[in-house]
Amino acid sequence: MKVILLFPPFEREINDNLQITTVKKYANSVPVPLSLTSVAASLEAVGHDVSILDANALQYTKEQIISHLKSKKPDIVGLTTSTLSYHQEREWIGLVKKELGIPIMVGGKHAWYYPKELLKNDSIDYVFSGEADKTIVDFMDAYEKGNTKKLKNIKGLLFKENGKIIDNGFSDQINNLDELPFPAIHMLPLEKYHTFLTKRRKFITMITTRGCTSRCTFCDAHLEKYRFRSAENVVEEMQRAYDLGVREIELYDSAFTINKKRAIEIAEGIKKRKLDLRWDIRTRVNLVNEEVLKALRSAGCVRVNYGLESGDPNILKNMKKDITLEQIERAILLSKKLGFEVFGYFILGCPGETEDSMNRTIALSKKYPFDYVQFTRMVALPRTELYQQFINEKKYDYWLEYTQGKHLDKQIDLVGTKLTDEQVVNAVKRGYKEFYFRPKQIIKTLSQSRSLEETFRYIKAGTHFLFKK
Ligand code: B12
Ligand code: SF4
Repeated sequence: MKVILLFPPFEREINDNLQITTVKKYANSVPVPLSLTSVAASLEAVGHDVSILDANALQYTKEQIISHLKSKKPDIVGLTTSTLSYHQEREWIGLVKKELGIPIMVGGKHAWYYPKELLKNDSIDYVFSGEADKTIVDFMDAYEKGNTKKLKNIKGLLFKENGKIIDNGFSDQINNLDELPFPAIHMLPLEKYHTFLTKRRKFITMITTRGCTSRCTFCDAHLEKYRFRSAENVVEEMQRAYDLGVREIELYDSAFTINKKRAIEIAEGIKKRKLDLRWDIRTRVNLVNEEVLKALRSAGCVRVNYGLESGDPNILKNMKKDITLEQIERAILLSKKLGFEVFGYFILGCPGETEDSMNRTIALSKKYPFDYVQFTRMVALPRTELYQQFINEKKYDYWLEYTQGKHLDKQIDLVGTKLTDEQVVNAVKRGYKEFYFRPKQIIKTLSQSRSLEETFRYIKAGTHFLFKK
């Protein structure tokens, strides 16, 4: 079968936050469509004619996208969905259907949670709910043979038959991740990708685990059982990327050091193979120690991204973050001592949040030697404990209605706090200003820039940020 997986340009206008818009506008970050590379790899492994059209990276216009699709004549087109970006994906799906009139399949986190609602969209023919690495292979086989009986037995697939929804439920989780083919990054325009922190090209992102062992109330990662690929398998994927010219990698695992032994083995593998890679990880402050951090640093890991969320112990407790201010201090200082860049992520507008607690968070960001920080307004995402609290309080399913096309002009309300949206958004802005516009931080940021053009971009982003209403 001829399959095209489309990653359309995304603007992120609704439910966005100031930081992301500013970064996208001036640093022009181009992300890797990681989900689609997994689906493409599974299809390629069994011989389908599959390609990825990353129209975001290629900066294709609507006309170019449609003309590309028409000229390639695919049998089916696939797109990924995400709750916060579904309002845009919906438009792309509608456009592709109108222009090509061929079957459209969707997967991704939004499809996990609102599959039936998605199928009610006339332009969507097949929905994949849950991990699709195996489901997609079974589907394509049955679809190619026109075997409807088999289609009705594929777990994780939903589709319509004579207007009636056939719901085969959620897919089974894949236990042995090493069995899966490596993501099909060879189908991507690798020279295009970067974030505002990358220093080398080619650059990719990787994910080596699924699920999470923590229980944060605002996150859905722990709904999946925690599974990880073996160190050997991860290093082999890095080697493969290296052979394709990749020199920088961001590891997007929920918490890379949950299994410290594996993390150390990966670092040793990178050194053993002499892979000259610059890379970073995301993790939690209670999951690092000197041994693991030293091993990572010695293998080219340059930055640790910590999800800290709040500088107020009560807020941390409310969100079941399960970390203390002491652990935060210890991890930040240790990471800096070992030569890492440290990126701290904070959320404002959490349950129980007050002006005082937000001030404590902003103060914490300035207390320690962070290189970068991010402040985000809390958003209650589907299936999280926080969202359940939202439904209990507000008595309606916001995201379900959003999927039907409502609420497109406003963010989901905050939950569990008396603060207004305006107060939280102002605190987000204040956090950025107070952190980045300190003289020592300005000097640090500018001295880390690689070129005059980049320095100019930072200045422009700063000015935009300061004067944006
Ligand atoms: C990498 C990443 C990104 C990358 C790449 C996105 C991508 N879609 O490839 C970038 C930086 C672009 C990104 C952007 C955003 N992301 Co993001 N991202 C992730 C991250 C860290 C990893 C995703 C991943 O590759 N997982 C591994 C793959 C194998 O799993 P998967 O994505 O679920 O895909 C599997 C199935 O879902 C399915 N599938 C997925 N797509 C498709 C498509 C087809 C056709 C089929 C058949 C199957 C299928 O098959 C895959 C294999 O099993 C996740 C967190 C996480 N750990 O999952 C957040 C996550 C998916 N992102 C999230 C969000 C909110 C966003 C943004 C909306 C943020 C924003 N405000 O702009 C945007 C949306 C942009 C977009 N169009 O996707 C949320 C989604 C929550 C939700 N309910 O939707 C997550 C879960 C993080 C979180 N907990 O908040 N993201
Ligand atoms: S926020 Fe991070 S640590 Fe908490 S459950 Fe989600 S992925 Fe795990």
